[in-house]
Amino acid sequence: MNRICDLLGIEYPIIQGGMAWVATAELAAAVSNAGGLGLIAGGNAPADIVRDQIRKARNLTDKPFGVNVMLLSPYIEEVMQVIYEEKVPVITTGAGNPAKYMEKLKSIGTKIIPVVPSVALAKRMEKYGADAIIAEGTESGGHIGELTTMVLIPQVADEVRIPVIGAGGIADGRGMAAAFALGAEGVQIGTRFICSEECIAHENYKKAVIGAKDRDAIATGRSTGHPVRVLKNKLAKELMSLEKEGADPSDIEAKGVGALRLAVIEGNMEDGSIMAGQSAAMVKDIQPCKEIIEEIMNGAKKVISNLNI
Ligand code: TUI
Repeated sequence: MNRICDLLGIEYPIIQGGMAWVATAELAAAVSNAGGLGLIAGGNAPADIVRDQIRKARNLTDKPFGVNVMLLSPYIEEVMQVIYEEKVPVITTGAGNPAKYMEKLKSIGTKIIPVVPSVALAKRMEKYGADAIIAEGTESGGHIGELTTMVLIPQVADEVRIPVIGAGGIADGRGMAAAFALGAEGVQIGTRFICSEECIAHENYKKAVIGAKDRDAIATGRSTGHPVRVLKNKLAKELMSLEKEGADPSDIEAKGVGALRLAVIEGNMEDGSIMAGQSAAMVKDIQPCKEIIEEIMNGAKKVISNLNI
């Protein structure tokens, strides 16, 4: 028995990360069809786009899927309205505190799984009625917290009763086994799913992830209070030097606007923001989602049965 599979009605406790521009209906449906939980990323998209994506995913799968809601979105209120109207069965949230939406979501039966970077926030989310919690370490791509996955999962697991999903730096069966050893009952995986056949990200983006080495995924924007992990490129280097010069945080943030779309959709690997986690260095090929999930599940089981302590 696995509490995450029971909660979500899925076969394997693997949740796909909510990656803006990358996690479309195509990716979400492919992950859900393969037995995990696929997610459409709301990102900064207007509500109508999110609604279209939900309806598209419903045509591509009859399995459960969810929406990742980015709480800093300028369209957050309208996006939440779409979630209510479409009765989305599960949402994950990122980059903020979803407390003010939780009562209404619970009343319509939507399962709420906030992504948190700290123990304090995990406890608060449990108190407000979260169904599970994603403890996301700083190894992740995109907007990140400070703590590593290795120290965050066990501390969160010790402090909440709801099931914990580990995230950050997990790309294979070894990572999944490690997360479970630390107290997780599920894993969230983002970066590896960028390199899936079903993911619509530009081929250049996928190639950049596959080509990444161990120290290529760097945290930019620490001085703005919104650190973001990206693969090192011309834009990342410019951001780093702006920070070193003590540039105004709003100028640094302004440089990032539109840059994710440039990388994911246009394939511009110089001026685009190539958000990816530290696990990029462990991603070797482009595979179908089904193969990725099977490899991770089989790998995790093998690692656990071969442990020799
Ligand atoms: O949200 C993410 N990853 C993201 S969001 C994103 S779009 C974006 N781009 C630039 C700046 C900001 C957003 C790209 N990648 N991961 C989940 C996550 N949530 N990481 C950290 C947090 C978080 C941070 C603060 C969650 C809650 C929180 O609460 C603060 C509060 O309000 O109490």
